[in-house]
Amino acid sequence: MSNETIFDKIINREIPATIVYEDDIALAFEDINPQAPTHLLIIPKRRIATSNDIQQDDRETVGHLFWVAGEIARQQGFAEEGYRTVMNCNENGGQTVYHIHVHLLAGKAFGWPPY
Ligand code: IU
Repeated sequence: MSNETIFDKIINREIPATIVYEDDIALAFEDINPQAPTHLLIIPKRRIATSNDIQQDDRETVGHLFWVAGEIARQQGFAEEGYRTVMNCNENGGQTVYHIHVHLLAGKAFGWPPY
């Protein structure tokens, strides 16, 4: 697994972030370079580098990230109109931070496919 990333510093409050949700397993905060009116990142507190590194024991944690996405969508009022969740993997997937994260994007209609 790769080394600690900037997301550990956000978890540990060593650098600031606008945190919108936290529990024992996950943290959600605003992306610093938003690609939609709402652009949040949902991360596990225990680092997993990429989606390739998700182990059987991580299934509950990873499922929890998507439950948090829905919970935030309900709380922030965009569950019904819809949103997009994305997890990028490695270079071709566009991953730049090697601590898995669900991008939660909302507030506009997204196109498909994602060229
Ligand atoms: P990616 O899927 O690994 O490319 O997503 C990383 C995201 O992390 C990207 O959208 C960045 O804007 C975001 N980000 C951040 O919110 N805060 C940071 O300090 C850094 C990256 I570095």
